[in-house]
Amino acid sequence: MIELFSANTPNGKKISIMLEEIGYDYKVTKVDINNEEQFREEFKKISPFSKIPVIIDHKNNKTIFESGAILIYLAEKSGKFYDENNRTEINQWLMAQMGYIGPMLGQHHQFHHYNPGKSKFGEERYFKISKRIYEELDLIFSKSKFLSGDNYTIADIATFPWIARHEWHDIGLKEYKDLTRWYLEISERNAVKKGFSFMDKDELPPKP
Ligand SMILES: N[C@@H](CCC(=O)N[C@@H](CS)C(=O)NCC(=O)O)C(=O)O
Repeated sequence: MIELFSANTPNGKKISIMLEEIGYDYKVTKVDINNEEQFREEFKKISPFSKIPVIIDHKNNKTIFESGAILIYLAEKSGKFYDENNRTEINQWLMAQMGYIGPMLGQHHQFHHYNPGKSKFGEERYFKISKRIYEELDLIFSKSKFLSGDNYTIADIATFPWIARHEWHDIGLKEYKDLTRWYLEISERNAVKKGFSFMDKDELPPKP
């Protein structure tokens, strides 16, 4: 059984979606990051940077932090969504999500959604970068069904919950037709719907 320490955020949802996709039995332990539970000594033992998500695989007592590393672990363990013959390709898209798409959209959330009016520079900078990410993804999906080719992989699973926050972005997802096609196709997967609602049973990926 896998224990998932998480909160209802895009990084948290990546792992519940993956666990649903591979059909593993899992239990969610909520970490209330708005009330600083991530800084508790017990949690810091499994998460050195005090961040969710973290998993414990109770079969072998392995603990893994960092959502990209968790996705790779679960993909290797299950043999799904991480084709051995395409790993270099999948890794580059996964790393682009981890190092660029997630952190930049995350800053956009901070300035545009949570703290509007506090920094004109921050709001403009991350709005512009986020819009660029939409444009770049739209172009990518005009040429490719999924991020690393014809198959849905852990790179798509990592990227999807970030685009699912499109209502916060105010960029207008539906104007990006190929990004929307990719988004809707993933939204309609049963495992995605289940994983998306892992903390709020009525939550569904919002329509473009
Ligand atoms: N690179 C990390 C980022 C994780 C992350 O930023 N988690 C946020 C929630 S989405 C968090 O735990 N924030 C609490 C804090 O930083 O105090 C990953 O992908 O796992």
